[in-house]
Amino acid sequence: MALENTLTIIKPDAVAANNTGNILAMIEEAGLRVIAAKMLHMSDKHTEVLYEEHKERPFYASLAGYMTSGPVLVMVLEGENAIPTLRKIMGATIPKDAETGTIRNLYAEHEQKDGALENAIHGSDSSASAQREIDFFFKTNEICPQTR
Ligand code: 3AN
Repeated sequence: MALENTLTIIKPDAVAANNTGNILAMIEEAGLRVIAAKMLHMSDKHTEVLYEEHKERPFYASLAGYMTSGPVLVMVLEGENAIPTLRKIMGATIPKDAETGTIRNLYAEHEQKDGALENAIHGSDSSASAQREIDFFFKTNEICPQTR
């Protein structure tokens, strides 16, 4: 087992619906620890960096509109196999396909709004993405690994 860090974002729909605490409870129940956190309202620049691989996709404009529509909670999580552990409890990208009991099954919008898939949570999909995303959102001195 490997101790890993991953980046998660509780997205604007979930923050607006007051589901931040419910989602955090699921993250902590899965054994992941919050080692950095900040609330922010993402800009177009944030969206471009986070979703650079989707820049040319037809849904990019609606994705950018969604991600900048309200504040988000961005966190670094630490834990054994944190990257796959988080992805498992998030559920599938398309909320109506997300397995029962996953975060997206419980807290995401099951119907698309203006072409956007409002799916409640982001989680890094690989260690390279996690490193890139953590470095983009946090300075080293904003990360507080657990010491007890
Ligand atoms: P995940 O968030 O599960 O890693 P990605 O990285 O493929 O999925 O997609 C990033 C974000 O882009 C999704 N969270 C979703 O908001 C949006 N998205 C992905 N695929 C579509 C799609 N087919 N139509 C609209 N939005 C999409």
